[in-house]
Amino acid sequence: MKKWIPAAAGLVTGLMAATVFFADFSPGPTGEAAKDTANKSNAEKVYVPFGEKDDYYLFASGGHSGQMFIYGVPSMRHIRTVPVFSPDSATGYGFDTHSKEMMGGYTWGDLHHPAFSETDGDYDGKYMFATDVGNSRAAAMNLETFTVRDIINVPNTSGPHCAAFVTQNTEYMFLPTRFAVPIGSEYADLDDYSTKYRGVMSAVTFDQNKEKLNIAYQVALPPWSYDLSDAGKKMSADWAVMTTYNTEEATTNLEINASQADRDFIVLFNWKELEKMVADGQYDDVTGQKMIFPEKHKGGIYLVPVAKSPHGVDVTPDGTRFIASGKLAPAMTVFSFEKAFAAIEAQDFSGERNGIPIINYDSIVEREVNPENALGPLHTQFDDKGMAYTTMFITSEIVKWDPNTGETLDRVPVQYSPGHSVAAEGDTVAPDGKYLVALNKIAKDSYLSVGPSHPESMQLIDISGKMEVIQSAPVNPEPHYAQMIKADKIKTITVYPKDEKNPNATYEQDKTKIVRNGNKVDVYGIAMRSKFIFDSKAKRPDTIEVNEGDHVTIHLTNIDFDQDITHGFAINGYDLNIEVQPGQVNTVEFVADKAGTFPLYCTNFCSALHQEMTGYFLVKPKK
Ligand code: CUK
Ligand code: CUA
Repeated sequence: MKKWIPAAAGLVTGLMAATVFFADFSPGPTGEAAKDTANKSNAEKVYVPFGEKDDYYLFASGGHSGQMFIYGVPSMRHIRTVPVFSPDSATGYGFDTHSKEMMGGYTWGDLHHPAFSETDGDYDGKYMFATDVGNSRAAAMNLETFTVRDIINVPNTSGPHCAAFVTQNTEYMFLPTRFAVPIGSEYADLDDYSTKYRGVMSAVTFDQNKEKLNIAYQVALPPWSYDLSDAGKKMSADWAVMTTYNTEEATTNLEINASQADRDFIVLFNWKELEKMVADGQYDDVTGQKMIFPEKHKGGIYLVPVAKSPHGVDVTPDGTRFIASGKLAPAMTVFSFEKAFAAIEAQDFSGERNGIPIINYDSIVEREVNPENALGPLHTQFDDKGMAYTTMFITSEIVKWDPNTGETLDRVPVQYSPGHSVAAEGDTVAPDGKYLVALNKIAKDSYLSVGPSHPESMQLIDISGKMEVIQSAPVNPEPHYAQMIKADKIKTITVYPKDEKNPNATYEQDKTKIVRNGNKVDVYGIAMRSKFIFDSKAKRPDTIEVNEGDHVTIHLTNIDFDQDITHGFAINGYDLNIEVQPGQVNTVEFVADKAGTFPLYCTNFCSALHQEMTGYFLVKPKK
């Protein structure tokens, strides 16, 4: 492998040149000048002058941090961390009533695959979905506010790693399980694995008006591990695919035992047909879910044999093919949807497993692609010309190849061991080309050392000509996957609109009040520059006084309808902190179980008198 020169070295000299360059050429890299980047130095290609914005948003999954990291491309600047499955004191997430309820009592999550909502196969910029492998949940994030609006627990599915991938018009996202468990997660002897365990897939819908996720139905697949999935597009829009491993049904030492068979399977299913089966009552009621048992409720699901333990499976932008990556077999296998449909029509099957027909491999495979000396293919992305880019985990590189011919077109080393990569608008029917970001698992010598544990690394690759790594950015664990969307598709709001119907909202100072009902205390307060008002008529409007053991609910309305004036609310020693963004109404609930005197204060710097934005929380001891 070629010796890698750290991007930072080139950047220092490059930046000096860039300053001069952009002084002469407006409007800079986000405007017209960006079109002709071929001769610019790498530093110039990624330099976004202060005051100008990046061309793309990059949403990188935060893995076992449970969060989502938002970056700008091409600068690769980290803009924001949005908490999804883990609490976050910086934003009060997991402390206020709504987010705490959504968390369902969990304190961490393992976020793998983010997915944008789609309209006609294109990112529509409205929502972002993600799943939690650690505690089996799914979440929906609103992109006007970059806040999570709903989280559901997915029963019968343990670790929905294989998701979230949405269908062309966000009809569904499919959440197949990584770990097979008995239905309802009941106790069952592992000797009964093949008969009592199942690999359940959930079909989840999202109601945009109510901002609610819902499980439409589930499918009790064989007790295998389901790894990655992708939804069909255009001609294959009614279909979805997912890879499997451990079709050996091993229950211990999977490293060896789940890699015995030469072939595992891709599950190919028609969700329109499954939807119809459910409408026709072709399911069993199990643990409150509509469960399809393929051995009993026939149709709509097929198996495609594929080289052992595949990892990624990706549908081409035109929807005509799906490509499986080998992991243990150094090849990408290209399958034709058209041929698969014909084989299903002709019942061209070579057998069945658990009542699911196995499609004849030879009838639908187009080619096995094996670039010279490339090892460990994991995931494939596409550019605007339909060319494929596959990450090679073992040989640390991206290989560009032509799905029509199998020909290798280009390769570039990355540092090191990429898992996924993400292309600009890469999962849509019309990727942009231009940029690809390699999400590397190992960073080793790339950044200043912070001890034995290194950050992960994201590397920006210019794919407009010969592939070239042009920027490198450290990232917290662990970007399993990411989504890159054109910046102008996302329309954020700057303040929350007034919600007069909200019974918890208080927009006028003289409407603030503290209401006692037995041992229940409700505070309807205001946060504004630079004070809290909990009861404007009280001797000290910024003090809340309760009795030990009271159940306290504090509703706070931020009446600063001004961009970027966010207030925080914390009570010293009470382990709580919430945020109220401009115009927002937020609630925090707790039991005043500690008697004493506790200062309360605004945690978010909001004005020159932010330090004065304090008060007292007094808790009278029980006699
Ligand atoms: S996975 Cu393939 S490298 Cu998508 Cu969770 Cu991490
Ligand atoms: Cu309000 Cu600081």
